[in-house]
Amino acid sequence: MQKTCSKAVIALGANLKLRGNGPRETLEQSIIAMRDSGLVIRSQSRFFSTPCFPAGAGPDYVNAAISVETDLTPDMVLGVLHDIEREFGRERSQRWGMRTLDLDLVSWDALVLPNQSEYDHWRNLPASAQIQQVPERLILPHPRLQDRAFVLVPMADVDPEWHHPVLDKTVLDMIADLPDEDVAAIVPL
Ligand code: PH2
Ligand code: MG
Ligand code: MG
Repeated sequence: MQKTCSKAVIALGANLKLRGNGPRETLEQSIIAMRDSGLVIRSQSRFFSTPCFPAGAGPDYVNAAISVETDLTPDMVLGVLHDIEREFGRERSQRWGMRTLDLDLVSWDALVLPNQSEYDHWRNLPASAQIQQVPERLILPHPRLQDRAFVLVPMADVDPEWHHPVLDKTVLDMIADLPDEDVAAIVPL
């Protein structure tokens, strides 16, 4: 039987220099590293300058997104992303701290992981608890996807019609639901 490829979106972000490179160069190099690791990149977004969330927690970020096709499982792709983050100097210490490279798996077809009730738990977690609690397992779709213009606006470049399997909204619907000023703050470089 022929295996079918899955389509996933990876969100990229960085707000620190690494080895003399600015965030944009680091994101460009990480895309090459992902391709070299076997991910087939179908589409790449523009690069955007985005205000740091939470406001004042660090320098502005550069964010982007790619859409990939793969025969790997979600956990295998996550492993590839973590390896590349390590290669690019990422230290996992502070939640929402500053980072040389952050690669987040944000969507995978219509898959909900690990199941709907755990997904709901993480999506509904109050903001105060989000800072302290980190899921041990991969949660898909990314539980904060719908809140974050710095994820959705780049994602709209690569997969605007992706349909959120729980919220029953496309990427463009979710952008329309955000405050206008959040969307206006995401500026193409
Ligand atoms: N990522 C974070 C925390 N804050 N802010 C912006 N603008 N862009 C990000 O990618 C980002 C952030 C944690 O992953
Ligand atoms: Mg991350
Ligand atoms: Mg992130």
